[in-house]
Amino acid sequence: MKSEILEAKGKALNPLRQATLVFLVKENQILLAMKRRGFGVNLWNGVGGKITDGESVENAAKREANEEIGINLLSINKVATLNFYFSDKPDWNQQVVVYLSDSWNGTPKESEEMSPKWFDINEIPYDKMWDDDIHWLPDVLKGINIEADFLFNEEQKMIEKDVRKITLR
Ligand code: 6OG
Repeated sequence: MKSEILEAKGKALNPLRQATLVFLVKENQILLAMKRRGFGVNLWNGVGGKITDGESVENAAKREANEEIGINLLSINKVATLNFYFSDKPDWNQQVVVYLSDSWNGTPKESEEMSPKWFDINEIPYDKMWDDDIHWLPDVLKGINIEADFLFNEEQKMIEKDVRKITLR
């Protein structure tokens, strides 16, 4: 692993605080949502957020999808575990558990926090997303599972990455 990531890992809380991230997929489309406030504001992303005390990761993923875009997820499939380290803002360190879903009830709708929109899988706006996304989301959409570590600076720019493709047995 890269030295600076190792150093950040050494200084971080262990285990990292967890958060969820869910992408709805149908045919050749993916649902992204524009974050309207808070961490990652003005970036397209999946829907998700922090896990509350005592809650399972899956329940948090479903709750956040309901709160942010008003849908009920019927099934979710874990596809990636991403560890994010912020060298100068350890409070932002987090492990994001990523899911895809092709089964839900309801129609995605806007909330105070998120504005959802369907994108063609070949037209994902990576230039208006977190820097890390282009390094794992294309593989995830091809059915490859990912584990990765990313180091960000105080300007929320990615400065190091270590991305591993996981073979499921
Ligand atoms: P709140 O803390 O606002 O939820 N998240 C990230 N997603 C990507 N693609 N890249 C990152 O690189 C991320 N850091 C956090 C996890 C924040 C939401 O943003 C995700 C949550 O779904 C640094 O509740």
